[in-house]
Amino acid sequence: MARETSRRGSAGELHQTSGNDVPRLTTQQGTPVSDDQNTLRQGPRGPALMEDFHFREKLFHFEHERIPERVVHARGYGAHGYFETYDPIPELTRADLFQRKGEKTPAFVRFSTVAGNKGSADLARDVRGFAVRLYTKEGNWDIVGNNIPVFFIQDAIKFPDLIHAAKQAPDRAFPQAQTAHDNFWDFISLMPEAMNMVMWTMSDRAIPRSFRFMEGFGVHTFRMVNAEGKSHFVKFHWKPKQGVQSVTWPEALRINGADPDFHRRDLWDAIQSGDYPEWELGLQVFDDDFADSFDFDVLDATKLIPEELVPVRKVGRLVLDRMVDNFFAETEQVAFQTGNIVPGIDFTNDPLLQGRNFSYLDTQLKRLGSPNFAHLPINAPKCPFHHFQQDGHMAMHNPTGRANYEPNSWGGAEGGPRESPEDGFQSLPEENPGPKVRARSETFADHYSQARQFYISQTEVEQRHIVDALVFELSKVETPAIRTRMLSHLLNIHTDLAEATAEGLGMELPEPAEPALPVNESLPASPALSILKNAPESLAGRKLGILISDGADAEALASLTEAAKEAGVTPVLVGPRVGSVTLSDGSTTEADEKIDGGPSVLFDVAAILVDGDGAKALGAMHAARTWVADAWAHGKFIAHSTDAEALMTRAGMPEDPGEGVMCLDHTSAADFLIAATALRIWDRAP
Ligand code: HDD
Repeated sequence: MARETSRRGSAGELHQTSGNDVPRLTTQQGTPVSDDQNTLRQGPRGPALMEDFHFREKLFHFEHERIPERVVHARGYGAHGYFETYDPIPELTRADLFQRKGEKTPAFVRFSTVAGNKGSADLARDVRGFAVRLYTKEGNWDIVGNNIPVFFIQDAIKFPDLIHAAKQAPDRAFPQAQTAHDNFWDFISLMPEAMNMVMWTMSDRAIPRSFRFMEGFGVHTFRMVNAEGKSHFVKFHWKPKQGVQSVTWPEALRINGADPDFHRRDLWDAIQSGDYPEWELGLQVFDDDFADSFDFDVLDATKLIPEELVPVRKVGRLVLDRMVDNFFAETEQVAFQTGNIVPGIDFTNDPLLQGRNFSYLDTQLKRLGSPNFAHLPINAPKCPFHHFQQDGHMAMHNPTGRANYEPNSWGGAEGGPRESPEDGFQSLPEENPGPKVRARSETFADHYSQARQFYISQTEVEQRHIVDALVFELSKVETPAIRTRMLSHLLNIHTDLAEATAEGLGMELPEPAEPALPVNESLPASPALSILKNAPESLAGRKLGILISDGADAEALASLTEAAKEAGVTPVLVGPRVGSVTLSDGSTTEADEKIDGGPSVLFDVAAILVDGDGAKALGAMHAARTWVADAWAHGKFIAHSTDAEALMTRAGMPEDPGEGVMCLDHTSAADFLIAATALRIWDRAP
C-alpha cells in the first residue's frame, strides 16, 4: 500500500495541500474523487478495471466536448454589454426598447470572420460578422449583420454555392481562411451581382485594425412599424465611437504569424482594462416614395443607400463592458437568428433576408443538438416567457401544471398562457400580388454602378489598396481564363482599376463583360464610403509600441508613457528580453514583449528610446532592425531619442525621414501623440 501511494504524481500531492476552502473534486454525479492521477488497476502493473466509473465518465465527457463548428462564421469572439436609447422614436416603431430615453437593454455581440475555420487567424482578408443580440422586454431581437453594408448575392438559394466556393476546395482542403484561390474567383467572376461586394472585400474594410474599429450594418432593408401600424423602411448602422481603422495587407500577413488572435486579444484587453468600446446605432429611415425614386431596388442586398442621400440618424449607443465567463457556454453556444425580431420591427421581401429567416433555425439545431437551445442561458430571453413547447433533449425550463395545449378550458393560472391580440407581434399586412415564379426582378439587374461609386469614393491610397488586393488575390488564381473574366468585370467598374490590375498581373485587358444594364457613370462619389476621408478624432484606444534597451532615458520614457495614458493610448514596452531593462538613472523596468515576439506591426504608433550603446546593440539584431524598418515602411508615426538615429539608419531609414518621424528632444510627447492621430504617412508606403 505504502508503495502505491508513493507513486502518485506530484499534481496529486499539490492538490491535497491546497487548503480547506477549495471545493472537493467530484464526478458529474457528485461522488468525491480520491485519486485523479491513476486509473483503477489490478495491481500496480496490472490491467485497468472496467468498473473505474470515474475514468470512464471523464473520458466519455472529453470525447464529446466538441460540437460542429458554424458552417460559416466559425471563428468568432463575443462580449456582453448594453444598448442605451438616447433618442426615443415612438413615431417610427412600437419596439419597446426605443420608447424611453435612457432605457438600457442588455446586449451580447459576437464578431467573426466568415470563411476560416474555428482555429484560423484573425487577420484573414474577409468580411467580419457583427451579430448583435438585444434582450428586450418584449423578446430577443437579433441584428445579424456584417461590417460591410452589402452582400455578394441577391438570392439565398446561392448561399451554399458562395460559401462552398469561398472555403477550402473539397479535394485538397486548402486554402484556409482566404479567398485567394481559383474556386472563389471562378464563382465570383460568373456572378456579376457580386461586384459591389468585391470592391468592399478588396478594400481595407476586409482587414480591420480590430473589432472595435469597424462599422456594423444590418445590410438588408428592414421595417419599423409604429403603434398605429404605420411602417417605414430602415437600414441599421453601428458607428464605432473609436473611429474606423484598418491595417495594411503587408501588416495583416505579418500579424497573422505574430499574433493570430490579434482581434480577440484586442477586445479582451480593452474590456478588461475598462476601455469599453462603443458604437452608436444609426438609422437610415425612408418611405415608399424614396424607395420608388431611388436608382436601385431597396430589396436588393447587393446595394446600399448612400448616407449623403438618406442621412444616418443616431438613436442610441451600444457599449461592450463585460467579457464572457466561459467562451463555450456563451460565445460558442449563442444562436443568432434573423428571425428573432420583436413587435415594432418587421422584415421586407428582400429574397436574401427571407432565405436567412429559414436557414438560421436549422443550423442551430444541427450545431446545438436539441430544439431546446433557447433554454441555454445565453439564448434565453431575459423577459418573462411562457409557451406550450415541451420535452426534447436537454429540456431545462419545464412547464408546471396540467395544461400543455390551448385553447383549453382550465382557466386562470392552471390554463397557462394566452395570446395577446392587442400587443402581440403583428406582421405588417402587406399585399404581394403576382404569379408564382422562379425569377429575379429586373430592378436587381444593375451590377456595376454602385461598385463604380464605391471605387470613385475612395482616396487615391485606398484605390491603390484595392488594386493591390485584386492583384494579390488573382495572382493566386492558377487558371488564366478566370483572371481574364475578372478583368472583364473590372472594366465595367473603372478603367483605371482594370488597367492597374491587369498591369499588376502582367496581363492584357480583355473586352468588357456584357452588362445586363448600362453602367450609370453619373452616380456621385459618396465620401461616407471611404475610411480615410473620415479620419478618427483622437488616438484613444490605440497602442504605442516603445522599443527600449539598457540605458534608455528614464525621464523620456516616463513622460512618453504618461502622455500616452493621458491620451487614452496604451504604452507597450518592447525590449531585447522580457526581464529587467536598466534605464539611464539606474532604475529598472520590465519589458512587456521581447522584440521578435512584439513586432511593430502589432502597434498603431511607434517610439524608439535607446542610448548610443543601445542603438549599437539593437542595430546588430535582425529583429530590432525589422521592428524599425517595418514601422517606417508601414507609414507609422515614429518618436525617437537622438541616439536612436544610428539604429534607424542601420534599419534602412533615410537620413531625412520627413513627416511623421519626430525626435523627442525637439517635440513633446503630447504633441507627438496629437500629430499621430493621423495614424499614417501614406506617401511613405511603397
Ligand atoms: Fe449568415 C451565420 C451574417 C447571409 C446562413 N451570418 C452568420 C453570422 C453572421 C451572419 C454575422 C454569425 C452569427 C454568429 O456570430 O453566431 N449572413 C450574415 C449576413 C448576411 C448573411 C450579414 C447577408 C446579408 N447567412 C446568409 C444567408 C444564409 C446564411 C443568405 C443562408 C441562406 N449564416 C447562415 C447560417 C449561419 C450564419 C448557416 C452559420 C452559423 C449560424 O448561422 O449560426 O445559418
